[in-house]
Amino acid sequence: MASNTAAAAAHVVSKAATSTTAAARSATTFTAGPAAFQPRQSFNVSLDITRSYYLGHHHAALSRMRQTLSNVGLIIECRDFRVPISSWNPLLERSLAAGSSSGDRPRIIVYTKRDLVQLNSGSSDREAVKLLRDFHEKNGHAKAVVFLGHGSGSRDRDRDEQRSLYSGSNGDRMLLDAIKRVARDADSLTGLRSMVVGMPNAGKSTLLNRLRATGMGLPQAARTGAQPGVTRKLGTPVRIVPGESAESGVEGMGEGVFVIDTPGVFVPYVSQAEDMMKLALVGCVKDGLVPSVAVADYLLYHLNLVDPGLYTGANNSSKKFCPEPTNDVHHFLKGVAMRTGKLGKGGVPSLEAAADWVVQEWRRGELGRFALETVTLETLAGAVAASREQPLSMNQARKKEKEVRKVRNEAKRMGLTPPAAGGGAGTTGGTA
Ligand SMILES: Nc1nc2c(ncn2[C@@H]2O[C@H](COP(=O)(O)OP(=O)(O)O)[C@@H](O)[C@H]2O)c(=O)[nH]1
Ligand SMILES: [Mg+2]
Repeated sequence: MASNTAAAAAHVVSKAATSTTAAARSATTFTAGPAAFQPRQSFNVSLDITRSYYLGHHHAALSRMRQTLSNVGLIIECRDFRVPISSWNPLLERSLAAGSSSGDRPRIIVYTKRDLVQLNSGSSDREAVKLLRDFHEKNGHAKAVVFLGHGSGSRDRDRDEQRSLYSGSNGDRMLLDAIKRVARDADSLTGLRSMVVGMPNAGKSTLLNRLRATGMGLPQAARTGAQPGVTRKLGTPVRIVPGESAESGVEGMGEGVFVIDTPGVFVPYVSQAEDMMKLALVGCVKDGLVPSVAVADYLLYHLNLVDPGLYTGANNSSKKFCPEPTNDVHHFLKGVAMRTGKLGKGGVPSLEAAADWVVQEWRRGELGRFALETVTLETLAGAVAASREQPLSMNQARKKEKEVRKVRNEAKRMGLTPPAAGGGAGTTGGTA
């Protein structure tokens, strides 16, 4: 495929795709040979996809978090920079803000996995950083907004940018300084206790370990993992900043700063069906909850909007799974299976195994580094409006899911194609 300039630019810029404007969409039309390849302009989410994710023990964890709050002077909220809007959990935010005796509990917002969205001057990801920072600052959402990512795997990125925005130690230092400021303001003899919260798999435990390494020079204290649900219980407080008596001699810090790790908190009912696909693709829900071929199809949809060259071997990419761009996930996965040896009995390509592999490859940053949603003033305003909706109770959420299932089964019974999953009512909180 001969990529046009727009395609090459899109590869470098790693443009977020979901809410792309008409102009941006037309820029992702690829002319190759006689028939021009047209990427899908929207993704039809199957009604078969569950939109709730709630397990009994999760509720208990959320209650424990609420009980512990009276001792907590700072909330550190993690959001995944690949899904900066969908990984926002307004209900969690609300439940943790409540019950503070001294009014609003200080909060710091950390956008994690910055390294998985490429940097490029003037690109939409830098714009997103600025927009998010301005948005939170203007609305007084947090004492600080920090963007963090692993510093590795950045061979072909702008190293200065990387250093200033998300290099491990710099970003961690910025965050530590912000935490210390909150600790000094609190000026408590016993020091500051903070709680790191967020959606499953957002990088909470990793963040705690990084803060401990930077602040105390100590090895990891919390277990981390690529699947959600690794942290099942509230952790014991882990010290990340030494107390006054230690050599730092920092005043107003009491016994220092501690962080409590928590299990991820999910929304049991995802009101926008496509958000469920995004959350499944980034690994926020357990793999398998959404069928892996459907998740791979959602990835293919984004790859095509960003740059099909990412999997056709164009743009010097070593990933040559298909000779031409395609919107057919089975065709795509067959190509992946053949190239990676994901073959079953008799050499038949295993689509499931190929789907799992290709999704992991994207999560590792090996198949394009791009966000799944665009941050604009409009999308931010939409998120604020949605956050004001009355959240569903757990029972209401289950009822809603049942209704959707009923419509689907009815349509199937009548031999009709079920309507594509659309939006819905509000969300409610549960932990995963
Ligand atoms: N590339 C990248 N991976 C990260 C980052 N933070 C966490 N991870 C990975 O994301 C996965 C989930 O991390 P974990 O800390 O266990 O998430 P938690 O469930 O929120 O505690 C692990 O595989 C981490 O290595 C980051 O900033 N960049
Ligand atoms: Mg964890």
